Amino acid sequence: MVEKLEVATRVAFFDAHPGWTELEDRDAVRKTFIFGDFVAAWGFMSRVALAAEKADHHPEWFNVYNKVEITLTTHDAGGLSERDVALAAIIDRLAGSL
Ligand code: HBI
Repeated sequence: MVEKLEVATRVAFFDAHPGWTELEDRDAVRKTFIFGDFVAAWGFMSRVALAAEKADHHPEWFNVYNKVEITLTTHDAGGLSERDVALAAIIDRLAGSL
């Protein structure tokens, strides 16, 4: 079983990763990424998909044209865990490098 995040770890996460916000209806975080066009958005999603598969931790996401909305939570923990923090860091890095 994966542990849910402590409050102090959550505070540190939001400090270190601007743009991620907590959902009100469940223990998850979300961030919206905007790209130049659909091809750039899809390229980003492909990179995230490979990283997610490697980590065996998968995003919930929604794409319309150049917008990608990503929600992270750990189903095995019933909420946020270190696995979400780790994937969020990778996602932010991949978004910044495009
Ligand atoms: N992805 N977001 C998320 N949360 C999980 O708990 C999870 C996952 N991907 C794979 C995975 N768990 C596996 O450990 C199995 O539960 C399939």
